[in-house]
Amino acid sequence: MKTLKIAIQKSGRLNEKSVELLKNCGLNFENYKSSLISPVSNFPLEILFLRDDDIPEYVQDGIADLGIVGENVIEETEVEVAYLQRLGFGKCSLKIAVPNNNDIATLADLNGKAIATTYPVILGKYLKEKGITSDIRTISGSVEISPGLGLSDAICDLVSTGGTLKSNGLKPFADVMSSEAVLIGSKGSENNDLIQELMQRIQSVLRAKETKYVVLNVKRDNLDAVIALLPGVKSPSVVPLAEADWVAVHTVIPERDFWDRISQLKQAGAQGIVVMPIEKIIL
Ligand code: PRT
Ligand code: ZN
Repeated sequence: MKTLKIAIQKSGRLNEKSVELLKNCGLNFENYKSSLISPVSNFPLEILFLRDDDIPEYVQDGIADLGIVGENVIEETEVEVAYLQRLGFGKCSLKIAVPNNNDIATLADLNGKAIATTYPVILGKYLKEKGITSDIRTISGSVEISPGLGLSDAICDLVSTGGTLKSNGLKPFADVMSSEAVLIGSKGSENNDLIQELMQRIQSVLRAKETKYVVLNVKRDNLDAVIALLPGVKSPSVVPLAEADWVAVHTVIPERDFWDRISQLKQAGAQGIVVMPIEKIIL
């Protein structure tokens, strides 16, 4: 069977999480900072370590079958690729930001203003859609300092915590796009058996990340009330305890409503609640 190639970022914000995801899928490979390509010893796959900007085109051109990259980079490079899976890390949004004290109050106020960005394609489309004509100044980095230097009236850049904007006297003004890391493939690649197998592994790791394994003790009298609060994979397992009127309940709970559920479970009579991470959930 043909060996697949997956392109991931060589170094930067997505590298560590991409490597971690692939390792959690049970793939064995060396992550040498110096190498550009690393074979996987237990799956017909090679990992290519690239600059993130090159990943969409490598995948579009079929040099790599798969890639892990931010949606912002895909949109900016305007490639034809298949979006296979959102990966839940590298979350950020592309925003227009303006200096704290300025006279830009509405989008229309951006007409005729200079906006510095490393995302001219995405910004251009956004402004066109809104009917705004600004002077887009494409620069290659340190966008946030350009208004202070008098090079632009506003910027359009990625924001995660907002700390960079704040420390440069800027405030978010408009949301252009939100982004996260995604798995992409060349068009039609979803039909490849090996890619399907890899995607199933990735999905089982992602599902496990979103859920916790919970074990709790409850008096039989309160069992129905506790079970009513548990959205398990199927129905929860109920195991008798040495003390006759007590049972242990085993189940999984979605991470997002974890704290709410825990307090509701306690109110319903649950005790000795143990919460554990899950490695994989295979459906
Ligand atoms: O070397 P290479 O070209 O591969 O990497 P790079 O330097 O181009 O990209 P890198 O590693 O900085 O980012 C890779 C991807 O991470 C991006 O394409 C996004 O999809 C995603 N990502 C998530 C971010 C951020 N969050 C982020 N905060 N990319 C960049 N930033 C920058 C932003 O540009 C700004 O300078 O962080 C600063 C703002 O952060 P906050 O936390 O202060 O708001
Ligand atoms: Zn880059």
